[in-house]
Amino acid sequence: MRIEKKQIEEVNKRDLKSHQDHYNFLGAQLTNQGHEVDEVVKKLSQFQVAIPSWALGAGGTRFARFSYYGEPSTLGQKLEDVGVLHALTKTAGAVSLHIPWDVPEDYKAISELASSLDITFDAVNSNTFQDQLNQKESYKYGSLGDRSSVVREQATAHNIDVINIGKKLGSKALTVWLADGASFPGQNNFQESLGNTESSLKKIYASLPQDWKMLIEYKPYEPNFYSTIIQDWGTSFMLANACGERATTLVDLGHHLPNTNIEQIVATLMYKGKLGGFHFNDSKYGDDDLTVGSIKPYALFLIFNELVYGMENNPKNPELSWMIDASHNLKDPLEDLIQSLDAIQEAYAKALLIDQKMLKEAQKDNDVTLCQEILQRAYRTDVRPLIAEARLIQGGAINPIKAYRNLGIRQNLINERGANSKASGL
Ligand code: PSV
Ligand code: MN
Ligand code: MN
Repeated sequence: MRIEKKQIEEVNKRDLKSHQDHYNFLGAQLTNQGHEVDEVVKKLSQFQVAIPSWALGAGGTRFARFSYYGEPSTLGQKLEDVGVLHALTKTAGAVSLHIPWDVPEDYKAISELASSLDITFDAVNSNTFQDQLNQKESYKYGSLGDRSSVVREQATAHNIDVINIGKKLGSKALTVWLADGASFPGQNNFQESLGNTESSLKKIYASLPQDWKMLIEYKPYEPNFYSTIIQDWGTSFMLANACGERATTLVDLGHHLPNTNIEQIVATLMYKGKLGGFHFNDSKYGDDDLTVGSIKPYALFLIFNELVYGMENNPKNPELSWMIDASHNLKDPLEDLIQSLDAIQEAYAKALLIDQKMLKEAQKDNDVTLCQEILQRAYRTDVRPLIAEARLIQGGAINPIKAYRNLGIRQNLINERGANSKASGL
């Protein structure tokens, strides 16, 4: 399944006039306010977010997974799905593989397919939170932080394997998320577990190519419900520092206790040049992995405000690896991902409209009311014409969900793959 440029142009025709009217109107207003509209649109069109290979099938809960019709069952089909997202949105130009769920059988063929779809390979993710078939040691009680050195060695070797797989695809980062922790008090010795984790991560870091980053993800709880070894940004930051310069912290929006000030965490990490990657999703209660922007869009905007500020003012912070880490229980996964991509672009566009100079002045004057006004003026701007323009100039769809439906993509996928095809790896 591949969408041709012509098909998108055809669908766009119906919305072109109305888009141009909206874009011209907004463009004139923003120019009057002193914004460089072309610059904003250019930044939006350059912003690319990786789609994780596991998000293309329907997700599930601890209770059930209901497949979606026409799910991709091979890595090739997953790439084709990312190709569909990228063709429509022009902002999904990368894929993030989870190993061993998505190990390529034929590297050459997979690389060629990806480049024909204009997709690059972003961070590769290791998996030591599940046991795999024929695996010698079990991760039931831990992996990189386990008390058994044999388990730790197996988990370390797996991460090095993942780096080697990524090297063949042109990836430049390894993401490590550990489920390691304890479900009951007394189960583990905290200091010993942390020490074991630190020395395993250092061994992995020693195998990291010079032009790679290591991304250390944190999460407060789940699947362990009493303690998690890498529970928060501080622990991740400390471990990253212990490993070396190219080890960084990864922020997953769902990995915080309720009401945590995530934007401040972002600022702190960027101040130290240690924010390496980002997993986008949204949540109401915990690691809900809901569609980006579906619950707390203002919080997302405030986070983007810090990201934009950090990208402009903290040159020592590495380039970030952006990825969507959401799961879709009910919706068509591709529609859900389009909505997530859109929400990310929206928050980014609004953050780009914050008048940083005026904000600095208002802060200097301790004019708290004006500070809030400046942020909210940007937030309340309907930036959708800017995002549509960024897509349009690159050959994408003015309205990707509408185009997806008008082109009957899901039906085509079902015709090609069969209604009961199931996503592999889940
Ligand atoms: C863990 O909750 C996580 O956010 C990690 O990024 C995993 O790799 C991903 O979800 C997929 O299970
Ligand atoms: Mn994540
Ligand atoms: Mn998660």
